[in-house]
Amino acid sequence: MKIVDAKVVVTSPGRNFVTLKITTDEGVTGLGDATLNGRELAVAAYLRDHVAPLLVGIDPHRVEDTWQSLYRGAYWRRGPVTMAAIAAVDVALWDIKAKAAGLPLYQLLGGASRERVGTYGHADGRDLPELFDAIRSRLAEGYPAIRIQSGIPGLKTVYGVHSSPDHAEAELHQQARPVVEDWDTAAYLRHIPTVFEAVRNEFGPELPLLHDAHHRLTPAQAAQLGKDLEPYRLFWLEDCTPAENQEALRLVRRHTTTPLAIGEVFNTVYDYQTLITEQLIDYVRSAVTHFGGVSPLRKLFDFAAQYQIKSAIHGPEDISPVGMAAAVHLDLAVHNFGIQEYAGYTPLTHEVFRHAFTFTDGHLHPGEAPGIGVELNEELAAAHPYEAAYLPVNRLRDGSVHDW
Ligand code: CS2
Ligand code: MG
Repeated sequence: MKIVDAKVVVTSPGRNFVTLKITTDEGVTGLGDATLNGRELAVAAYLRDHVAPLLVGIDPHRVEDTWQSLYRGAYWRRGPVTMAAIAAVDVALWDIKAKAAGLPLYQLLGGASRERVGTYGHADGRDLPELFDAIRSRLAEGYPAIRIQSGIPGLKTVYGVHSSPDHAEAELHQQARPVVEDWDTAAYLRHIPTVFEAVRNEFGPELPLLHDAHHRLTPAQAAQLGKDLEPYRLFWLEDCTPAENQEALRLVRRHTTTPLAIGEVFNTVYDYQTLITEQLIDYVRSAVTHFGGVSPLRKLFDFAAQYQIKSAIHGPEDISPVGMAAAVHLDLAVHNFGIQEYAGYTPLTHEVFRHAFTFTDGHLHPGEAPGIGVELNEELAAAHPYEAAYLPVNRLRDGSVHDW
């Protein structure tokens, strides 16, 4: 079998997605997700101009060799653009390999280790009544765990909080130019423990609750928040402090037993090395799309398993159904599965990317279709072209830019 074509499809059915479609001389095709929120065209160009021409003529069954060739052959290694491009190729080749074998991808990854994949959903509110309504909605959808994000008194817009309950998830992150959000760490640290106290009082002690601090705290502030949240027994506190400086988590870990999840912005195992070997975190958060594909992510999970750390693949609305499908195949197969984030998609997105994976009663299953189980409706994709869209920027009250 030989690759005869590799093309990049950029579409925007409510938000931008970048998809790689590889076609072989035997007519078998494979899809890969290359979506990098706010920098989509950089990855599309990397694939279209530098990778696709190199794929034509190679044997698509050489998944590992192709990955290693793209990683080492580029010379300039790592980084979100490079690893998203490599991820798209990796997933498309796994898709082809599994289709050629007539098997769903998870069967090539060791088969099922569980019956279905547990998820968590997003609940947010500008105030407690809105938040409680959102929690009730996610519970009604069957989510077994819920991420809680709240407005902060005195702040106009805060990460993860809709401007009104009926705005689409995409509204949170998609604006034609970066929206400037405001931030006040002291106000946040005062308020968040009161939110979790209220949620526990309303919904009881058992509901698994998660919270995303979204890289905004110093290690000492993260330690304080982790300690303040201990009475509410969180499932995890996510991205409590920017972790490029992995050693920073030593301070946090010394002061709190609140479980920690980190890694959605990480794209190679080196970003995790200290965090994993010193057990400074409890969950690794990278997505198939941003970590170079299924091949390296399964290796990361095996590495993490040696340190009792579990998977928690990133699954917001800016991971396309192609990336989500690949994730759910991995989720079903790996032993140290933790949880899968699933924010859902717009109805149009489900039409553009028809997928075999199902979301039922708060749980995902990849389905039994050969490959990753996704079909791209290219005509509908073409009808919704790329729209310039950027992530917000965060600024403190004095105007200083801050982590978003
Ligand atoms: C968030 C993401 O889902 C999460 O945990 O951190 O929604 C993140 O803000 C977006 O993926 C950024 O594109
Ligand atoms: Mg996050």
